Amino acid sequence: MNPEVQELASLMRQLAHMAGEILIDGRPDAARSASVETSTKTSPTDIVTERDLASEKAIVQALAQARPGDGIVGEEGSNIESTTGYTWIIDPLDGTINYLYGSPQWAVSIAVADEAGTVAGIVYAPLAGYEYWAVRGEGAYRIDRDGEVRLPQVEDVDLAHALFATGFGYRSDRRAQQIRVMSAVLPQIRDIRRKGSAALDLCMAASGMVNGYFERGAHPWDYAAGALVAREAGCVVSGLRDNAESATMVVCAPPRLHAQIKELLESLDADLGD
Ligand code: LIP
Repeated sequence: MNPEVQELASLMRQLAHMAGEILIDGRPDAARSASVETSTKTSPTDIVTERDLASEKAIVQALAQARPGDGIVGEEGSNIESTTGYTWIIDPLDGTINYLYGSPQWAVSIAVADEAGTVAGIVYAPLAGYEYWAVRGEGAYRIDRDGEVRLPQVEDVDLAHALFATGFGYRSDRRAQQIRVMSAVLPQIRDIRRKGSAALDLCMAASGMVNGYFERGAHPWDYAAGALVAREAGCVVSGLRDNAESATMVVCAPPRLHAQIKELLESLDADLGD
């Protein structure tokens, strides 16, 4: 790994751990009558907590010190143009609803990209007890209570035996369209899992906890880091109709399964409409 990339990866992990502590310290817990202030974004159910904001603020301040001139794109509004060729893509809390409800299925997702794409990425789920990270061309890794392992290349399966993670939008018109697609997909696959964090969904696909993931409406900060982890573990990540992954559609699976689910989603116009 070249020294600059090594430094970026090391900083990325420090930032994720710092943000994870902020989120752990301020997390809501009904049993301990701990709560957090919230506000809404695109719909009454699209929540942002004061912890999302505190996490992003801390990451941005640390980056300004450590990497002046790097660009930053953050879910909660940070948007700084790069003058160095590197841009940080930050979801300070992915799985906000899970966090709000006291579930451990949330993560800090941080990626750093150059003009060729994501160079390094980390998905850190401190309460769930695992961390996924990857560097382009250097493999994907999981750290949990048993230590650190390099993820083996994912196994390919046929559509009928595939377990998919997916997600749904916050707007009711978008959900109606997604349920129409899901009603056609579900009878043709093993089952779905709806975890509530795109970043963790992609890492589940990378580690074989699901066979694949697809979602319409995930943003670059949701998927940038997890997509690199998945690619480095042998998954294909794309959009539909020869497009790259985007908020229009993200599809992630081993090569043969990716081709099958992509064809099915294209036949259902899953990337069109609301
Ligand atoms: C979440 C995404 C997830 C999606 C949720 C939500 P957030 O991001 O990671 O894939 O299905 O609706 O958008 O809002 O928790 O950062």
